[in-house]
Amino acid sequence: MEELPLSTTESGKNRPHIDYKQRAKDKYAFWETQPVAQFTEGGEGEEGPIDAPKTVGDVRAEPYNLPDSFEWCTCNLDEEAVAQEVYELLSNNYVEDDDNMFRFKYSASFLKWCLLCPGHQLEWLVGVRVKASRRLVGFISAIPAHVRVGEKTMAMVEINFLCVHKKLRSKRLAPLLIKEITRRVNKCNIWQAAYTAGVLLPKPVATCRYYHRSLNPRKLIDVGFSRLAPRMTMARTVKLYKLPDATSTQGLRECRPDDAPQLAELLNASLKRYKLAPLFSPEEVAHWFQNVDDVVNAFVVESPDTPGRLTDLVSFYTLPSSILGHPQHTELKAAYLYYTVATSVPLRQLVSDAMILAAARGYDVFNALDLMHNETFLRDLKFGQGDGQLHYYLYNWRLAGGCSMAPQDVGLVLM
Ligand code: MYA
Repeated sequence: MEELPLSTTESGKNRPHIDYKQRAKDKYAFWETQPVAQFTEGGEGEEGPIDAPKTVGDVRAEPYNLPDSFEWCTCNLDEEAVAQEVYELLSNNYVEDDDNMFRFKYSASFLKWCLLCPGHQLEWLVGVRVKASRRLVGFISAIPAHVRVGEKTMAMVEINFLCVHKKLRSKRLAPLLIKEITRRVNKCNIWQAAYTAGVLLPKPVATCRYYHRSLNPRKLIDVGFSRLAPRMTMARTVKLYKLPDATSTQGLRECRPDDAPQLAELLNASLKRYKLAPLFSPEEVAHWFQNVDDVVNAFVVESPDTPGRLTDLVSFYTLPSSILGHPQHTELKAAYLYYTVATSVPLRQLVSDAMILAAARGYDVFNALDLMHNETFLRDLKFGQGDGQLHYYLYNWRLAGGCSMAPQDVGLVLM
């Protein structure tokens, strides 16, 4: 997920509706060759795959050719040294905000949690190395997921962490990484993918926006993440964002591995409300909804009346950013709202409790997208609209009439 949600607009500006035709560049030399919805398409086309059906036997057997001095590798993140290499490549070269003030800094343990998930395939963690030095200079990942689009649930992959070293930009390595991971995924008889990006490509199925809730306003203002609103003093700003010391939801507790079967049912039932959403197995729920310090936190509500019955879920993951070139501060600690289910209390209350728990754990900011039912709490909980947009894409799947969906129809959160 890939636009750094820099907030320079705490108060939240109203943005005009995006005019894709105006914003898209004239030519997408690579993307125009791919089975993705194009900007030039009219309202024709049924919902479904874009490519003619293929079999695994039709898929090219050999890896794509790289320029001579480079070679493909598989990044086995189970090996500490390899996990460290991927971490370093991303820490130094991954997504920055438009003003190059912040850069995502996914931790090595986060990358392992994210990429070594149930059903992961090591050959889908694709690296490019310089032959001579063995230095890792490119990366892309795929993880398996069942994703429903409208009525249809498909075995897909989620693509993430596409990265090319800064010194090797604009040399068309990204299309090679994308083609190679497509080949490796197709070899496993999977033909669709979901991915998100801050950049506009042909053609988003949805466009979401980031919102930010200051937990440590003084630091956020110090480092230029947000600004002091007009007529506000620092003292008043700090007071405005002060949270209660304790959470308010009765029965809220950390999620445990043995919650997984019941939680999977609760979560899948709730995700039925959206047009684009994953379907989780109990094993996946046990993996994605854990409590691992500085990686992911998940809390459930166990009914005070019926012990053992789970009614709600709130979760967030940790994605710090490096603060580039600041004399004192080096890292911004951000929590990102992940999946939620609210049946016994308002969603607003669950998210408010999550913010309280995050503030107590030293996070500087709590981020959320305007997808699912999140718009019901953003204003009340003092979230400000950020500058970051996040486009959602599907590979080899067209929505009916080439249409896109509203953020509120999206029930999929990618890291
Ligand atoms: S999004 C995060 C992307 N990463 C970053 O933004 C990190 C910082 N930037 C970089 O590392 C490089 O700038 C990257 C491009 C690697 C992004 N998604 O090699 P190039 C197109 C897709 O000369 P570079 C994430 O991880 C661009 O329009 N395409 O450029 C999800 C142009 O194509 P076209 C992108 O700057 C990734 C071509 O690449 C992106 O050196 C989902 C230029 O290549 C982007 N974010 O490298 C990937 N940015 O000519 C798709 C630029 O057509 C998965 N481009 O305009 C598709 C599904 C695959 C599996 C299918 C299985 C069935």
